Amino acid sequence: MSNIRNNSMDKIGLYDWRWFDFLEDLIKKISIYEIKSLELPNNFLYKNTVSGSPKNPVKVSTSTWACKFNKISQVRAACIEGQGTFSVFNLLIHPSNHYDLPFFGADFVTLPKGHLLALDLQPSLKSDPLHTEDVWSRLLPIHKYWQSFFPSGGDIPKEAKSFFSPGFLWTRLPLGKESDTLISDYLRPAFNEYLSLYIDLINEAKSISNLRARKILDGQKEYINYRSTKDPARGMLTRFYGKDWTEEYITKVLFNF
Ligand code: DBV
Repeated sequence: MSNIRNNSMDKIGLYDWRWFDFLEDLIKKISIYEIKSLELPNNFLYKNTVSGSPKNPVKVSTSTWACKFNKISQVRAACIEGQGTFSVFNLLIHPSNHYDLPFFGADFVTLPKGHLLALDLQPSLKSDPLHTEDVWSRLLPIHKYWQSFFPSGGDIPKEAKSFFSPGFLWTRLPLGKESDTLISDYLRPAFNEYLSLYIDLINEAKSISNLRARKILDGQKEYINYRSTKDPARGMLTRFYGKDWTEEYITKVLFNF
């Protein structure tokens, strides 16, 4: 498989990556739009390293798939594969601030200690019913159905709570066959239903006044600033690729304006 990527929409080229079907589902669903690639420096399109110990080296590769289209400023997926030991699909869909749309966020993470799975439509303005009411009333039944198949993931950091919706699907699972089945038979359709709702919201969204667009922008900045400051992957990425690459990746590629 070729690992040379010149374009943010090229195939990600990760061998045996656990989340491949999820990314394919995403690309298929957004291909109804005129999707355009984003300019990303080559060392963020694909990067690999050898981690682990000298006795037990693990090759870790990271690809970033990204695009944009009319109402969406950026779709970006950080895709990490470390020979089955590490596997991450971190997706953020960042809407234009000229629409009253939430972010779409997914964080599917497999580590030696287990899986951590997070999925949500996250508000820019949590206390603004105009921004949340319609989304939440449609998301809650979907969340209620799918969350029932998964144990709760437990508490999330207190300061993070304001960035989540009540439709936050969140679980931690042990490694093993049973979890593999939960991921393919329940998480994947849940992901697809969240995405379908998001696409309906995009299709219905009408452009808003400049005054309101400023308000949305302020909320989006707060969200992005929070995610970039508190990125839980910072430690792992720094171990793999060093501080300079990681800081640039987090602040300029994953969470940028
Ligand atoms: N998380 C990111 C990015 C990642 C990433 C850009 C490139 O925002 C991976 C990769 N998340 C990642 C890793 C861990 C987590 C944890 C590697 C494990 C860290 C560790 O245990 O060492 C959801 N992700 C988490 C946690 C939460 C989320 C609540 C646990 C944090 C903790 O216990 O402190 N991330 C959070 C979230 C979204 C998200 C809700 C959006 C839906 O992307």
